[in-house]
Amino acid sequence: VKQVVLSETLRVEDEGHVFLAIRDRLPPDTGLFVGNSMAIRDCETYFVSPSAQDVAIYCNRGANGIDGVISSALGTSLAHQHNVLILGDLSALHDMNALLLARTYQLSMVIIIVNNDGGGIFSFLPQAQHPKHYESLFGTPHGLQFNAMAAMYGAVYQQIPSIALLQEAVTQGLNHGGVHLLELTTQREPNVWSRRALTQRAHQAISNNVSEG
Ligand SMILES: Cc1ncc(C[n+]2csc(CCOP(=O)(O)OP(=O)(O)O)c2C)c(N)n1
Repeated sequence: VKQVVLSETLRVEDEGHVFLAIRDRLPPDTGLFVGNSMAIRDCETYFVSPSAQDVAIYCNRGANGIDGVISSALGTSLAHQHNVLILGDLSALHDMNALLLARTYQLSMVIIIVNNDGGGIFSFLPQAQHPKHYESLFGTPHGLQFNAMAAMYGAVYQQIPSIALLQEAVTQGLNHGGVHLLELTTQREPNVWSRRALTQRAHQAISNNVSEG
């Protein structure tokens, strides 16, 4: 599975690829905080690297799941020289005002928001087969972008259109300090297809290996 993941061609549209893109870019003593719901699953699948050993990975279940992610991440930022947070748009909106903490206490963090305009996890679940009420009950699109949020709290903002720019922006953000908000725009449904295609390639590789062995 690891071999299949590492042979992927990096695409900014594939949400999990953010972990592949940054895995070798994190300096020693980095705290990597990972949000719910797809982010932590993508981290488990894609954050494979022997060179990522000096990275402490954090996650927080919150009281209900997606709450308090930015607040918790800012708390852990006190324990590390460098800090990165990767989370979904709904989680980011839910705990947006945590950025006031960062501003008040001059905390540093590169925040990568994977904006698929709603809850991406639900597209993987059976309710996605019921289009009539799906978007209003589960997808919950909001149509918001995060530049205004960054401006409100005095964070540096960048829309990220490519993997190369993501890698550059992460390195720059970590070097400069302060809060850097990087927004990646993705789409929920194509992301499900490409993740399922990855699973198929992994199954294929395993069965090839088994029949060769
Ligand atoms: C406080 C709270 N409200 C609602 C939920 C239900 N819930 C679980 S996952 C999810 C969607 C999360 O969306 P996002 O943060 O954008 O991440 P993605 O699923 O796209 O990775 C929601 C609303 C929850 N777990 N916790």
